[in-house]
Amino acid sequence: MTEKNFSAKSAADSEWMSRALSMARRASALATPNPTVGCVIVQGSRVVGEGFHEYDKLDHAEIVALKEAGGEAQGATAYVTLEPCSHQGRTPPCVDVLIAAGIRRVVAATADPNPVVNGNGLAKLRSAGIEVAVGVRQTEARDLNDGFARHIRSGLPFVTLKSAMSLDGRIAPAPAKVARTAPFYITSAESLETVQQMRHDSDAVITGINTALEDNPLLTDRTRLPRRRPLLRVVLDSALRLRLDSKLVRSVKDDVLVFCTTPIPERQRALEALGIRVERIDASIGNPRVSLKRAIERLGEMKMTRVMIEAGSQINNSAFATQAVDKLTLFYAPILLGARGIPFSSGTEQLAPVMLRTAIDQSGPDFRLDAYLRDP
Ligand code: AOF
Ligand code: ZN
Repeated sequence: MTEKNFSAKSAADSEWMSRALSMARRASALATPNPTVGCVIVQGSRVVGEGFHEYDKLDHAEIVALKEAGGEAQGATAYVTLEPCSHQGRTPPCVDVLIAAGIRRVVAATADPNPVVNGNGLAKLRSAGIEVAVGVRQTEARDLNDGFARHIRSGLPFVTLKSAMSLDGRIAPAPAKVARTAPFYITSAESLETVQQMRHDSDAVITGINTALEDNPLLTDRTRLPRRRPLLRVVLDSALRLRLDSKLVRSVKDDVLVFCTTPIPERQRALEALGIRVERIDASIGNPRVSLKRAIERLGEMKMTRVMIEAGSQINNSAFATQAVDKLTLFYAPILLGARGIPFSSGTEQLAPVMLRTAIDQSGPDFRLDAYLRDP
């Protein structure tokens, strides 16, 4: 093959994979705790089948796409955002179905981090004489499944800390004399919309009791996109101070979990009577506050693969101090809130998190920083 042909082929591969990634994104909140996977089957330059995996519908992405393609899968190329599986799970191995359908070439964006599959799917396809390419748009595909990868390897969720602040690093103005009835929004509508999408892409969101009392937030996913289980709203509230008339409590639909450390039976009963789940967990070492590390472990046990922290100075500080943060997404609005504003972190120690990969983008009038501190 000439070099020119090769680059034409890789440009086409990249385009088709981009389409498969769009399919995969449609599975956000529908595939969890499984990976979000999209598949596009191409015959010549025509799409003959495409689809994505939804946990409750069982079929993996390849099977959805193959069913649509029918006989036209013969001799076609399958673009898959994740290595096809080689194991018997709730469904038979996708590699066997791809082979039986007569697929000639498989292009995968990345290997399956599931130790049961990890490379075995690709090997099985190759030994059946199928041409296999891997690594097309790999970074995008991996980022899409950071939660799945972390959870399948360790049982823990992938943790993104999100915050919105002023240019001078203040997350709120000076404390209000009268408690606010709603959050004080620092950033633009564009940024708030991005946060909604981030919530949609998460299984749980963690906040602290101070934010719950000060801001009275809802913390819901208001994208109106479908999800198979509600976004779990988690409050770290060691002494059960959450107000019964807060928006969080008033909007509960079996989706609010309070972690406490101190047993206060009458408070617990009052919250539970309104439908709030209350769990007692370990305190931090040396203080009565809920251990963030333990809370994150508990969410992993509940099959939460992607967790977002949307909290205030204290939790932000302990998230960094205990190295709980895997990824940072920070929005900076072009304002200054001044020295009396609430700082991003209450810590007094100097910390220098290592950033593996960073990106800075414009978000309306704000700018946005994404930084990976740890791979899944
Ligand atoms: C694929 N295509 O669309 C997905 C794959 O719970 P099960 O039986 O559906 O199996 C889930 C495992 O299969 C999951 O851990 C991952 O390794 C793989 N997911 N594989 O070929 C898909 N969703
Ligand atoms: Zn499969």
